[in-house]
Amino acid sequence: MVNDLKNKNILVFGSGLSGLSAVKLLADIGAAPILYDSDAKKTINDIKDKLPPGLEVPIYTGALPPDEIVNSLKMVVVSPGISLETKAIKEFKARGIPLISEIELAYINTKGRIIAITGTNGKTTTVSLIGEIMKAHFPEVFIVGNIGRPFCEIALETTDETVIVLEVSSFQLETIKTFSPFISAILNITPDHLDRHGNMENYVAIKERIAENQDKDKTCILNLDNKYTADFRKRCPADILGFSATKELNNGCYLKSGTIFYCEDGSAEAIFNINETKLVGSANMENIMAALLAGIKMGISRETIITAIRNFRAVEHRLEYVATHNGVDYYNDSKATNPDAAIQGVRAMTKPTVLLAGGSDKKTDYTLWLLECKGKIKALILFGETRDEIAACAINVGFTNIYKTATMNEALTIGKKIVTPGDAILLSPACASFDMFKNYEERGRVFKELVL
Ligand code: UMA
Repeated sequence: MVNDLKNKNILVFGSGLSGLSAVKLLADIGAAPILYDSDAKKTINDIKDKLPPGLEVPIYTGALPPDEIVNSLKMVVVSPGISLETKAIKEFKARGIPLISEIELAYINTKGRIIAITGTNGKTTTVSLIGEIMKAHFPEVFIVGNIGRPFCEIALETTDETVIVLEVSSFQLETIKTFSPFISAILNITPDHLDRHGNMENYVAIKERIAENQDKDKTCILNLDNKYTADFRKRCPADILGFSATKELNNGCYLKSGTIFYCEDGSAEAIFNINETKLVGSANMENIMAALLAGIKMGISRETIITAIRNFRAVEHRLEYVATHNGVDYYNDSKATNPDAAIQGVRAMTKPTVLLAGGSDKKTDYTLWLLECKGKIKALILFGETRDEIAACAINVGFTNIYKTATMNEALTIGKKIVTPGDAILLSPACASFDMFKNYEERGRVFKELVL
């Protein structure tokens, strides 16, 4: 495949992190990349400045490149943020040009073993934890993908000894072809990104693609408590290792009376007491079980795995403890960009909690999350594009202590007036951030700055 691309015109669609690293990789292997961004507001000079010094490639913005270029294309590398329903993608498809994702391009140029993690929630925490476990044992480990560092950036540095821990989103899986990790994991599937994928059936099918090229020599780790991932057992082509927080398993990991067990062919072994971890919430115990299974499958000793888990702290913006002021704990859970993640945030709270939520609209249903809030959340303070919709839904489920504000700053000011010592204030928005912030990281940082 690497030779196949030599001197070939490959269009890289999207000039974000993925696109820029794909261009660099293609240039490094001797292909002829062409960079295209359909945002007409982006100037060629802006994009040029983002390329590594000395790398010159043709750049087009706005309308599609001229016909003679498009007709010469061997392939299009699609950035994850680009929906397959966009006009340009439909045009490439109509002309029969193959589409691959940035992770597929990286994969076909990579050596070593890949541990690929997907799921609606918990991906970043699990990937970070697996990364720590791998680093404690293997000399060369990369942590890449949706977590923020494009896979293409490191593909050509890999050797047969490399271990790659890859966070994979549904956006990235949509256009894989041969991608086949040594270990895959689907942590959970709950409604998310339905604005892009149309319906739950499509979303689930795309998530399941993580294992489509695996066989019985490879492993797929599945959450057996989640209805979609448990159901995937019937179809998954890989060897399956399951985890459960609710039932004992003959093969896999399970949680029982505060202890995580590993069981192989019916022989169970107590591994870890959950009081030993700094992570909070039941979703994090599932993440730990997935990481533990990946560690065991990679042949790492129990002791090394347990030490890495013990030392691991919450990832920024995921149920991150910020500070205590006047007896009130502040938590930043800005990464909760959908109702299911926000449910985990609410469940993790052990004190009376004022919840700050709202943001941009992803066409999800807030009912289950708001039902979870009932009885546990003292007050709900809403801001952002979705505040009216969430407020209406909250009233429907019988939750009445609701405030609506324009900004997060105002929300926090109201929150501070409501709380008493011994309470907590939690930012766990259940929505994306794009209406008011660049991304969830910026939203979380603004919250932390306001708190501190
Ligand atoms: N663009 C077009 N046409 C379009 C849409 C976008 O040309 O129709 C262009 C934009 O003008 C921009 C570029 O595409 O120049 C942006 O590409 P991108 O949105 O794919 O963003 P990247 O910078 O390449 O970042 C991507 C992931 N972004 C998304 O999936 C939206 C990052 O995940 C990831 O960290 C990065 O690749 C490295 O792998 C972020 C994310 O929000 C964190 N992910 C979603 C999530 O976690 O929920 C899936």
